Amino acid sequence: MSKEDLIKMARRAVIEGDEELAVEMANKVIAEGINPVEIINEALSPAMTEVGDGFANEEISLPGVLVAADAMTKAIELLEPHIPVQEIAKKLGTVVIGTIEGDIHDIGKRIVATMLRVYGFEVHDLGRDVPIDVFVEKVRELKPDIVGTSSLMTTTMAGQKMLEEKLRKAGLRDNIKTMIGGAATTQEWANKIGCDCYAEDANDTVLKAKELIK
Ligand code: B12
Repeated sequence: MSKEDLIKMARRAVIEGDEELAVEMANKVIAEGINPVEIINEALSPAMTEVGDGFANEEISLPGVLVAADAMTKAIELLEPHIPVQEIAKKLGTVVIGTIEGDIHDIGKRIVATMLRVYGFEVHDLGRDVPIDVFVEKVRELKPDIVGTSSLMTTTMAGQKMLEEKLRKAGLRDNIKTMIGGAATTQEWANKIGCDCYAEDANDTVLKAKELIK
């Protein structure tokens, strides 16, 4: 099967929320030796964004979003171990990442964590709905170069501000860089809360993370 056919299949799996098709597609991508990053960037991520837009326009129902998210998650789970890791002599840096307290959206954050790993960062993914204090504890414990938080909802963005404040209070802020992302966030929000960097997608995250640790 050609890469173009697999891209169409991956898109269809997410848009139709077809988990079986997602598994079939992922196995074919692995068997054909295609770099999964291309499928994630060219098919899975844009398809999920399309589902999101459909939901916003009331063309797709919440159950429709749920099945799309399941198909996407399954495909990434299967593809992730087959992503070729960059050959680098030395790890670039350590990143602690998670979705902020109160927010269970984790598809984008997982993609970001995967890409950072692929490009040579050591990534500690704390998961989703992560209490602010847990981020602070992990910074104290792991002394990462970067802390990244994802927020998809206007109601959870405030947690990113709180994290900046708590890191400052704990005397930990000066030694690290902070990054934010997720659909609710913007560069303006990063500036407003004193966060070092906003990134739009996984590729942008890798580029900016490399800049931050220079
Ligand atoms: C999928 C989805 C779900 C799934 C989540 C499944 C999962 N495991 O993640 C389900 C169905 C469970 C869900 C539930 C809910 N959802 Co929802 N969901 C979405 C949807 C449609 C797509 C999100 C997504 O996965 N996009 C695809 C990925 C690839 O993109 P991404 O997340 O933006 O990530 C990219 C970048 O943002 C960036 N990035 C992401 N994280 C990070 C982190 C860092 C550090 C950096 C640097 C970059 C970065 O890189 C990523 C990769 O390119 C969005 C719509 C939208 N437009 O975003 C609504 C949306 C986020 N959901 C919404 C809502 C309201 C909810 C619910 C409250 C619904 C309900 N009534 O129950 C619940 C949330 C409960 C909770 N407490 O969190 C609203 C939020 C509105 C708002 N502004 O506050 C949205 C915007 C839909 C809408 N238009 O109303 N949802």
